[in-house]
Amino acid sequence: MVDAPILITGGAGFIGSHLADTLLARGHAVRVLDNLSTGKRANLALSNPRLEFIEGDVADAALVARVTAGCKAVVHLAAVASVQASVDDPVATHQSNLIGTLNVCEAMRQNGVKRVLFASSAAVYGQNGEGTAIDEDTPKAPLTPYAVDKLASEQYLDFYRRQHGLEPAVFRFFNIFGPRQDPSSPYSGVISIFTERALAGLPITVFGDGEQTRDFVYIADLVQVLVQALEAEWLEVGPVNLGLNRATSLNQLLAAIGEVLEGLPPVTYVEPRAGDIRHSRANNARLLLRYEFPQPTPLKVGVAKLLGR
Ligand code: NAD
Ligand code: UD2
Repeated sequence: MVDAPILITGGAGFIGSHLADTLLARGHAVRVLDNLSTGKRANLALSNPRLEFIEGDVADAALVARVTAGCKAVVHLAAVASVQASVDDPVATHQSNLIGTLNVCEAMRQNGVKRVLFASSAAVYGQNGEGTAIDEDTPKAPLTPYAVDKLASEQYLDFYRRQHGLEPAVFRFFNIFGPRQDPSSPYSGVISIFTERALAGLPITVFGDGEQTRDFVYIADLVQVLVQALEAEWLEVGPVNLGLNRATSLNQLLAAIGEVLEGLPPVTYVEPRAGDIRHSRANNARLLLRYEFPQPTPLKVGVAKLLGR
């Protein structure tokens, strides 16, 4: 008998496709629902008979109910991940970023599926906690439609936990990086932009003095936590920061890329971006308490893997 699949919404995207690969390698069956708005078929191991791909939208309630039937768990990653897109078109992105979550909750209730992982974001904290390690109780200050929808999604998931016995494991991702992250927009993850340009020998633009810091997490480190949250008997109630409590400045990042490639294209420093956060770093005590988290991948090692070195 074939094992019940794990449904990954947004499974053809950057994070989802890596999780799918790891789950398949661990013997799970995986079902992916993705509308291919930013995800790609090429990210998926489509020749694996334990992988099922359904092209469709999480905003389509009937479809979500159908694909959730018979699953043993759900990982809800589908979202318009671009904050700028949510600022430009809050109504359209809301369909994916909040209605999609609600559809997943309802579909799980209808089908008696309990465990769901949710990709929330450090964006829920806005500018709060800046300059300190941000813990989960830091007051929330969602500044964009993207962040509002992430926070509201967390709250809906908690409602379904209390009312209908869902088992949500909510993670607030900090800055995740690795292969398959799309560098094509100016608002794409900075590491994907810098590495793509460095490989092509194109000039790099730094917004500000390059001393702003981020808590960068390599994709493989994130995936090992998600796998545990799926396979664990227990459930952590409440959100968990997914960061390393490690601050890296953009200048340090550039130095790491330069070391791996033995050189860098020209780097220009321009005005900081309006509303840019100066320092963002996770207090990850809750993560370390609840999950096995061996040595995180050093930044330079992650960058080298991304650069194919
Ligand atoms: P991504 O854009 O590569 O992945 C999102 C996937 O969802 C894509 O494959 C896309 O096609 C799909 N999708 C979008 N809207 C959909 C819809 N309505 N129906 C079905 N599929 C849809 O981005 P990612 O970085 O892999 O992000 C995955 C999740 O993690 C997102 O929820 C994102 O908000 C969250 N997140 C990511 C980061 C990060 O640093 N990458 C940080 C915080 C939160
Ligand atoms: C991350 C999220 C964003 C939102 C925000 C909330 C990503 C890609 N972005 O933004 O969606 O959740 O956190 O806090 O996950 N930069 C440059 N040059 C470039 C591109 C970027 O200097 O070509 C700078 C940018 O101004 C910022 C830093 O690099 O200071 C990191 O930018 P980012 O977009 O990768 O991530 P962040 O943390 O600003």
